[in-house]
Amino acid sequence: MNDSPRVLSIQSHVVSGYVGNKSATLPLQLLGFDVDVINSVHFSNHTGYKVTKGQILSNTDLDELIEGLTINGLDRYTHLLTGYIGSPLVLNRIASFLSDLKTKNPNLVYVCDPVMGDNGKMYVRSELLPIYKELVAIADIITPNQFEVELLTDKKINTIEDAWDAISILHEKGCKTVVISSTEFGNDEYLVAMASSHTEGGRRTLTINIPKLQASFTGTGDLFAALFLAWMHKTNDLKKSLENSINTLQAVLKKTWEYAKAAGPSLHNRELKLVQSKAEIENPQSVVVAIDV
Ligand code: ATP
Ligand code: PLP
Ligand code: PXL
Repeated sequence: MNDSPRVLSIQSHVVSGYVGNKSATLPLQLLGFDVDVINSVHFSNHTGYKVTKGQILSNTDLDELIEGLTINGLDRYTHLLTGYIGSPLVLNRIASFLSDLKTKNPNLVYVCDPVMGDNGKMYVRSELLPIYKELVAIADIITPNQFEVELLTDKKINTIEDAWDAISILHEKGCKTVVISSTEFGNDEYLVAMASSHTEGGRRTLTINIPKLQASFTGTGDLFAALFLAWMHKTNDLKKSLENSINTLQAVLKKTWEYAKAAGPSLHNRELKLVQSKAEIENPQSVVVAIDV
């Protein structure tokens, strides 16, 4: 029997709720991955709440964890997944660890969600940007939002053509697969996701119209990145991976929104109904379909 795929996931931990690793771990496990978890922060809850309390991983904390893994020979991974990292020193350390991991496994797949901001605003320190610019060039898959694509390419995106041009720039820098899981190019009813993969076989570009729920949720980008990593590994098919990931997200969000409408739409009631969606994670129903463009 082949060994299970093994992912190292470095992102937030929250005690209550589902963002970062709390959003990514269960889906990866259900889809057959061993998941090793490093928490970039250990917070009471996500930062949308009235207060957030907790600790931030320092670069020396990270060094100790890496040292332990390395000395014991536990640093053999098929995948590295990174999400929210607040500290430039920590991100730099991850960049050098990535090259060590790739030395141990040249086929390691790095999935980078370059979390820096949204809707025109950065919510991390600006020193992270140059480090992410280097990381996306060595990443296999990146899942930026539209604003993060603008930051990474130094180009304003006003039209969907601008977005495709920016994605081409990211491919030229070295990243094989780029997915923008939601863009502004939809309407009241749909969000539009865009995906592009550049391999020796050629380039494939897809869009997908996602029925919009009239509410906002947190942790969805993190869930998307984890699902997409898993489905790309299982299918090696951009279209199937995008569809499965989006179809699971639709099911999770519908369940979450039904609950929140009945219980009251507080932040706590809008935490993802992830545990309740085991079946939809394992077997996404084919509802929305991606289109080759
Ligand atoms: P990042 O984590 O890089 O910031 P992002 O901001 O693009 O990612 P989200 O906007 O959270 O990520 O979207 C991720 C996915 O979550 C979308 O592709 C979509 O499937 C789903 N999603 C999020 N919000 C909604 C919504 N209101 N209605 C329907 N689907 C949604
Ligand atoms: N604020 C901070 C500090 C974050 O880390 C994040 C996400 O990583 C957000 C806001 C936005 O979350 P979302 O992915 O739901 O847009
Ligand atoms: O990606 C969502 C997220 C991750 N980590 C932390 C957050 C949030 C969203 O608010 O606060 C710490």
